[in-house]
Amino acid sequence: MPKKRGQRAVRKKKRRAKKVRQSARRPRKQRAVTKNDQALRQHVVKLLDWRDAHIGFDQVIADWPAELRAAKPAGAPHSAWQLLEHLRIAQWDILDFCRNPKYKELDFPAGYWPAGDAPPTDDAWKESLRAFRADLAALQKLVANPATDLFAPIPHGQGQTILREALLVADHNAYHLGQLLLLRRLLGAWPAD
Ligand code: NI
Repeated sequence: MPKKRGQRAVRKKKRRAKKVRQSARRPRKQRAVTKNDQALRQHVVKLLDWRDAHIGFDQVIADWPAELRAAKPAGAPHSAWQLLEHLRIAQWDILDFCRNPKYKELDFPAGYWPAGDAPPTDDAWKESLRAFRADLAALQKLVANPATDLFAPIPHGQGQTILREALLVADHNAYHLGQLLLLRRLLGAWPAD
């Protein structure tokens, strides 16, 4: 029996050594995961407001000449007002989907576009700009918050995640921002011209 007990003791010792190795390893692994998580959040937050790959939203739209908000040069499908409102509505819709359990889908495509080519009032234009910026900031805050699980399916969705929705917003915004810049150039209203 002493032999068996001896073997058991060795096994016990080995197990304990393994446990010590594991516990030494775990925090480092956790640190790496946390670091990667933070890096991913920072990348997505930056992507939502990126000026590394292209010009920024404010630079294109902030000082858009008031008399050209409804203008549509030959071949342009949308006015600046339509594109601005479309950007705002689509972004709002996605943000609402991310955080509102009672989210209701808008009519597609009519619900995602304003009624006319022109803003009804000067204030409507300003309000659209303000809301777009505020919603973008809210989405960035949601992504940056460590309590937000970027990979969990949104409970009231069909498998979509916050990460997917944030990437969708970034992609959609970049697409229409490029359209806005081209529109402004076609209207001869780009200051750099
Ligand atoms: Ni669109």
